[in-house]
Amino acid sequence: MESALAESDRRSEIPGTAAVVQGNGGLQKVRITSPEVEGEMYLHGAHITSWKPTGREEVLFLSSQSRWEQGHAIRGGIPICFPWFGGKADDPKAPAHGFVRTKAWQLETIARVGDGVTVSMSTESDEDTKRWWPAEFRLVYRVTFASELRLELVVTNTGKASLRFEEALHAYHRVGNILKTRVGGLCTAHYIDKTDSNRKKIQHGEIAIVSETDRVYLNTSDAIELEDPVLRRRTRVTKENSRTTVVWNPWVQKAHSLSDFADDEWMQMICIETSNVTDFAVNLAPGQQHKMKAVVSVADF
Ligand code: TA6
Repeated sequence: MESALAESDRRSEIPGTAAVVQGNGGLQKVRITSPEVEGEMYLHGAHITSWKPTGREEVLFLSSQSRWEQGHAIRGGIPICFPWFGGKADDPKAPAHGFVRTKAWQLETIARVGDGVTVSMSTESDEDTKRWWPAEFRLVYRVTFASELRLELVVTNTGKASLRFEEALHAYHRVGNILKTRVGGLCTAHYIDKTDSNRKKIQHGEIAIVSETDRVYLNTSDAIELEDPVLRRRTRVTKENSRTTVVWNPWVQKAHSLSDFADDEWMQMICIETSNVTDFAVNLAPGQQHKMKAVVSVADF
């Protein structure tokens, strides 16, 4: 159970629009309710768990079996992977996808900005992070809940040595039926197939999910389009300063092996992850900053 609501968090609230409340498992979350949009973001991992532009159904998938506790990542929404993606190459004991998705972040500010509400959260290196990764860093994550969802992850090297990191906004998109869903925007892109011994392949045409899919698309910058004829919507993801896109669906067996994921939920989600991973990890000199951005928008299909 997280501590009582900090006075500083209470001061950040915007009456009638943004409140800091206790969420699942007693974890604190920022709840956004405005004429344009509804949304939720936990301080645990700076984890967005809901984005619902007015007049639209929920855009993000959240597992009914997710755990809501310290030390565990929330299953669904948008986890942040940093400073490594997947397993840590030189330490099999290290937590998958790094340590910031299970960290308690600081709420910096909540502000009304144009047609939206921007929530800023931060975290930085400490004794815990240095157990896994010696670098000194500061992360600031700005999220604007509006008719679009605007994401900005800013990494600053606050140390005296250069650092190299991977990052991903591991977004779980909710779909009506994965078998009828198509992903466009990656045609002809090269990718690493993590379900086939990391073989390098080339994407031909749109992506259709017909089996477990776990791919890292390389050197990508184009917009991604997720077409969902069942929910009659097209979700578009544009990005900046991101050179890779990960596409994931666990399919039947992997879904069954995940304790925080219901057996049939693989049909209702697909992950499309704005990222910089593998050979496209980011190098940052002391004092330097890197800003990765993504914008998610939804239109009728
Ligand atoms: O992004 C795809 C992936 O790296 C898959 O390999 C799969 O493991 C997924 O992430 C979920 O990882 P998690 O650690 O959250 O179970």
